[in-house]
Amino acid sequence: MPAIVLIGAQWGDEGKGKVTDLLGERVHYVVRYSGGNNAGHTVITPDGQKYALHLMPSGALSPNAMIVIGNGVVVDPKVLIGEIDGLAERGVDVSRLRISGDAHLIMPHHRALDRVVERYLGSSRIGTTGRGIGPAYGDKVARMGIRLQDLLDPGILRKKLELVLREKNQILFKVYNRKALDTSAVVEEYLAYAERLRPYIAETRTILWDALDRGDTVLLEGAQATMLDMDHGTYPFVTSSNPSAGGACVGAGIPPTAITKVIGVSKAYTTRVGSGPFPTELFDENGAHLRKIGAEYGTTTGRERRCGWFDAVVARYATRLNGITDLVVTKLDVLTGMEKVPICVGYEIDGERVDTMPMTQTAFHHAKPIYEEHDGWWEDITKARVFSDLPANARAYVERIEELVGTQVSIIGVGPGREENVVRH
Ligand code: 2SA
Ligand code: GDP
Ligand code: MG
Repeated sequence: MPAIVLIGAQWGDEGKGKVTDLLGERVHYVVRYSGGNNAGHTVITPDGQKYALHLMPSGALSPNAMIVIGNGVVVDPKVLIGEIDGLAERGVDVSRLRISGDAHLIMPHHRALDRVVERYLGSSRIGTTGRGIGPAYGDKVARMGIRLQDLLDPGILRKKLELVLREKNQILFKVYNRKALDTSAVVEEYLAYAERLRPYIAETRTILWDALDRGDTVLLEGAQATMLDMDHGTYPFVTSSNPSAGGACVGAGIPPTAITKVIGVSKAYTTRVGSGPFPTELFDENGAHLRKIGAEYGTTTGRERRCGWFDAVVARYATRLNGITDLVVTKLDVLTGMEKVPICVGYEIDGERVDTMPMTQTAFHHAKPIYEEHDGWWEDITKARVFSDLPANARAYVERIEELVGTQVSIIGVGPGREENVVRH
């Protein structure tokens, strides 16, 4: 089974880190292909240790997997070095890391612009993580980006930075009333990072092609999610990359024909952090309950996540867009004790019923969920390991999701630990 893509099927934080870690023992490579340190992937190892990974692939906790940061990722070197050191201190072998020389760097001006633009947008703000992600991808597309490989050539680094800082300092920072950045200070700072990162920078495409030729299994670990995809999500309330399965080929440099499986990860309910439309969002005590029991706070920023019921329209959309072959439904345990568990099966938009994503964002903003109510369950399910261990109502809930989405649910999460799963296929 050469390449497997694992993606978030909702608005992020579905538990991709946990599922990647779970699969990590069975794969040879775990590759991040999009996003940057906006991501927060939580892994809890069997000895109860908790890790929050931002740039390092979640395969870092699987000792036999090589870990790769692909060309599609934007890298804040200071954050990455902090993560490398933090993991090494905890006994993780970080020598397995390889970073694409083509990955773009997040620079100080990206972080500054991310924050100031959000302030400028006021009530129209995106609710970004403030990590400089959007401006870094913006410079990449504008062909003004600085790449990891530029760290290895001080002359080029200075030349590129001079050009880009001239534009930022003389135009953008003036508009936004920011203090100009000093080129030499930034070059000095980044050359120090270069020394630390040099051993890891590599031509990762070739490494992955050779691995695929050997028949090794490569797991492409998505960050963020389908509905945050630049092209397919709720634009402009999206992240600035392509987290969906199509982005995996571009962001890792592997051919589409190598992909044999696409695993979609979805919560048994829905969360979203940041602004933007969210039809099934709950503003009542059920939403507060999901947030409390599900510990729904951002892994990177600590922000409260907005909570709502499971949305089968979104799940179907994600399934068709990504070609999901297997769905993992996480956090089913969080629904335990709720009297009724509704599933959104369609929307009412301006008086009409629809069961697919509408064409316009305006219509999606107007979408009112149409619910189907399911009876809840009270039994503790955290010890369930096979499907028959689950109470009948929990089984019926999962089976209905399968029916509505049109994909098999292969794994069901019943707790945050690596082994807290019902495995079906
Ligand atoms: P950005 O910073 O430019 O990527 O923000 C744009 C939108 O993308 C959302 N986004 C996320 N949504 C969910 N989880 C993310 N990672 C963290 C986590 C979030 C956190 O694991 O909890 O800690 O706040 C993530 N990263 C980006 C973001 O909220 C904007 O809506
Ligand atoms: P990611 O960004 O998709 O990797 O997800 P995050 O790590 O940001 O958020 C998912 C949260 O849910 C983490 O705190 C996980 O430990 C937790 N989690 C994952 N799966 C389960 C599950 O099945 N049950 C419970 N209760 N928590 C889970
Ligand atoms: Mg997360």
